[in-house]
Amino acid sequence: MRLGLILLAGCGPAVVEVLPVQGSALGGEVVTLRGARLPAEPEVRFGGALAEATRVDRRTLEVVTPPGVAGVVDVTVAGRQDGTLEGGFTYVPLDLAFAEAPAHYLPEPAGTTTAAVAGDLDGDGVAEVVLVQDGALSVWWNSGLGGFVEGLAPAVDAPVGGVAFLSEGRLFTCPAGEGDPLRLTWDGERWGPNGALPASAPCHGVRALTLAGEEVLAELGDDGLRLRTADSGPGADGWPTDVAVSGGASDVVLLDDALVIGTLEGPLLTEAGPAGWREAAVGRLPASDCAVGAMDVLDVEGDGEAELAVACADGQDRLYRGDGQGHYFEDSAASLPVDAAVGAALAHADLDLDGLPELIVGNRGGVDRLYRGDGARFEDWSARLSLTIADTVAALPMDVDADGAVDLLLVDADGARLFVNVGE
Ligand SMILES: [Ca+2]
Ligand SMILES: [Ca+2]
Ligand SMILES: [Ca+2]
Ligand SMILES: [Ca+2]
Repeated sequence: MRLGLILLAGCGPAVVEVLPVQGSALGGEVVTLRGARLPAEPEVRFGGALAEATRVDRRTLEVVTPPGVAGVVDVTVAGRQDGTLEGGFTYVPLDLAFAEAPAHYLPEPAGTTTAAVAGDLDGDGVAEVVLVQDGALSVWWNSGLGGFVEGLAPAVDAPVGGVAFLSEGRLFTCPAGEGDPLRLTWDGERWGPNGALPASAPCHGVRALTLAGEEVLAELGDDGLRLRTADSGPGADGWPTDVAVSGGASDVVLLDDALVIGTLEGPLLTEAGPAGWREAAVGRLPASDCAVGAMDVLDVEGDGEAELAVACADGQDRLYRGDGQGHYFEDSAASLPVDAAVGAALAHADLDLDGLPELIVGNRGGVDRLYRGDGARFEDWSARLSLTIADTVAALPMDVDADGAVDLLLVDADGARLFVNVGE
């Protein structure tokens, strides 16, 4: 008997079962873990995620499930030798369900909105929204109550054409006409300019990208694209500049090692870096007759290979898949629902926590679309949002109420609508 006790004490904990065996990917549910030799201060993991756990007795723990992604996970109790129950718990995805927040959850529009971006200005992990309204900036802070309140906005000398978030919550703006680009920092109480930047030509938008390890700003102009690092002017430090695009650049994204520029004739794949830029080898991206409204890069299947989605301003939206060798082919007919509205904004987020992205298409003079991804293609689930015809400027997925489920802010020229994810 005495020997048996010593042997048992030398063994690690064991996990026999978790009840119930499944729960929401949101986490936060109390489950019972049964096992043996469970420690007084248990360290429990669901997959890689640490769970809050308290011991009821040596054979029973009460565990709060951590947030996860739909699928089966191992459940582990740490010990001298970990005790693991393989596939011990199954996370189930959320329903795609949304409730529109009342209008007073959002600030009144201060003018016609032409651009909106989301990012974390103060580093508290909750996103703010910065809008360009009649050439001025407007800042919406998360109210902590599931909505936004208008806050102190940086003053600008000249109308702003585009705004982007830099690292550490800094903002970059480029001018709509005559004027200087600005780099702006919120110090917790006031806005300060953070160094003068060399001027450039007027812009109607700007994107922050990481190119060859450097933070690069790509300004969208009526004559093409201009690149600058966050600290310098276009062309400084040997960086490429002024990629001329007939009809102007409407958007730009990074696709693996390539820069894709949105043009009136379709997405244009280029290879860019400190040594210069050049048009990509013929055939890497097929020619297209789509006037690009907006683009997005996402991984439809979760296989680690990037796909390119394009919202077209003059016809059916597009999806391009890669072959893993740097070439892309169009797969729109098999992958996307039919939608020929004027595409103006595009974003993706995993709204149902199944590990696969949903796609949100913002349309101008049309109804926006919500497409659910099933790992191969997208299905139209727009009916889950009470959408109306609008001039959508930006689709901004973000967790407004910090409950782990991504919500959706759709910003249009005259206001915004907030759809709170209420899926369970
Ligand atoms: Ca914040
Ligand atoms: Ca993929
Ligand atoms: Ca999903
Ligand atoms: Ca949420």
